[in-house]
Amino acid sequence: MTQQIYINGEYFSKEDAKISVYDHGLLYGDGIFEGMRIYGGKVFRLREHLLRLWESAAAISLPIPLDLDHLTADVNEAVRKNGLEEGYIRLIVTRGAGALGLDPFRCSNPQVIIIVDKITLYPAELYENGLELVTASTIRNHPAALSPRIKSLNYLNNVLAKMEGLKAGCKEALMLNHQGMVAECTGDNVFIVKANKLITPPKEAGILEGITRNAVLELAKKAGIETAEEPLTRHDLYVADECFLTGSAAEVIPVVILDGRSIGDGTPGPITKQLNDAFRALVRQ
Ligand code: PXG
Repeated sequence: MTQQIYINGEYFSKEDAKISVYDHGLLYGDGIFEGMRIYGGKVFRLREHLLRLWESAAAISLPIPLDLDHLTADVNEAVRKNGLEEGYIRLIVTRGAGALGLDPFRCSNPQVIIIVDKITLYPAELYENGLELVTASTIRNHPAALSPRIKSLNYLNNVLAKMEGLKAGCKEALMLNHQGMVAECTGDNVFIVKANKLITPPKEAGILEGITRNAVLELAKKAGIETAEEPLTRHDLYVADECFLTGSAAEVIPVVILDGRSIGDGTPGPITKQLNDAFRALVRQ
């Protein structure tokens, strides 16, 4: 089946799926997005993703030109048309084409784009043996500048942090917030296990509240694991028993080294494995 890309209710081939160079999504990163997974032909937590999209839209005063039920139906249709049982969805809403000035009120045609594609995961070996991270010098956005809770098309500081990680030979990088506390990684949330307690930074730490993060917190509570959303320092990560990341793309992936220091015994821990198994069972339900 050839890929079909949705733009404002119409479908185009990859070659023909185009938007204006005057779009403020391109000119200013003025827009929002979601990244979702398809498991067994169904979108995982579609409603949660769309509610977050609507929150991002509200936060930047971007009117989404169709309602929640319509967009739900359109995402499901795009999945069907692309015929992928397992895959990834990138949903984008841009401010639309305007003039070559910042004025968002001159943009009248927001673009709604749905791309359904195959997912490129981290290599399978890393799920077995764990990932190495470095702390990036680039911090997460200051919440008073651009709230990290908005999944906006401005990912430049995350891109720069990712670059720092890759240059250091790491596939992900840890990002601190403006207070020097642990926030999250460039496209994943972070968790530790300390004395059998599962801890992840709170929303106020300047993070994107991940859908996978919330699913893992629920699974841990169901399994009787003590959980907490508490501020974490890098020191807490260095001395943790276990560490892992969560994200729609990454799912649950163990972390075994941070800034050259082994975490725990340097191998993926038992609670990480338990939660990874529970997550895999959940998405297959
Ligand atoms: N933090 C940030 C900054 C993110 O962008 C997550 C956490 C995890 O959230 P979810 O809802 O997915 O559990 C994200 C989302 C990629 C990619 O290609 C990943 C994200 C965004 C864009 C691209 O890996 N992750």
